[in-house]
Amino acid sequence: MSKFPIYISGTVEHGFKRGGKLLGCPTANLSIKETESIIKQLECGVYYGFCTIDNKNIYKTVTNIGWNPTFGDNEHKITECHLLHQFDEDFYGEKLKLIIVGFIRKEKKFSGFEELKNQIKNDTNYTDQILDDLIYQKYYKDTFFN
Ligand code: ADP
Ligand code: RBF
Ligand code: MG
Repeated sequence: MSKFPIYISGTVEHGFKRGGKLLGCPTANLSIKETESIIKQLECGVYYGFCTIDNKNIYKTVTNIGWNPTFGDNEHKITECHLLHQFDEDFYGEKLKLIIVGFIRKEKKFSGFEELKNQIKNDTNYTDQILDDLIYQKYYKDTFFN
C-alpha cells in the first residue's frame, strides 16, 4: 500500500531568510510545533503535492522535509514548501494545508549553493510536470481540504 497521500498543515513561520535571497527559491516554513509529530516519521527528502493558503486557491508545491544539511545550522527537522506560483506579497502567519502525493529524492549535503540551486530547479520542473498527470487531478477538489 502506498503511504501517500500524506496530509500536513501548519502556520507559516519565519526562518533564516535564505531561501528567496540566497537560493532564488522562497520556501514557506511550517510551524515546527504543529508539524513535528507527523514529520518525525517521514524520510528526509523532497516531495511533491498541492497546498492551500488559508483554504483558498490550490497550488502545485515542492516540499523539502529535513535538516538542510548543506547549511548545517538547523536545530530542528523542518517542513518547507515552495509554491509554484508568483505571489505579490508574503504570507507569514497564514495557515498552509499540504497534501503530499509523491517522493522525489533524499535530502543531501551539497558541496556548494550553486549545486543545491540547480537541483532545486530540477525538483521544481519535475514537480510541475508530474502533477499534470491525471492520476493527481482528484486532489484539486476542495473537498480534500475541508
Ligand atoms: P524564511 O526563511 O522566512 O522561510 P524564505 O526566503 O524561505 O524565508 O521566504 C519564504 C517566504 O516567502 C514565505 O514564508 C512566503 O511568505 C513568501 N513567499 C513568496 N512567494 C513564495 C512562493 N512561491 N513559495 C513559498 N513562499 C513564498
Ligand atoms: N537543503 C539541503 O541541504 N539539501 C537538499 O537536498 C535540499 N533540497 C531541497 C529541495 C527543494 C525543492 C527545496 C525547496 C529546498 C531544498 N533544501 C535542501 C532546503 C534549502 O536548504 C532551504 O530551503 C534553504 O536553506 C532555506 O531554508
Ligand atoms: Mg523558507
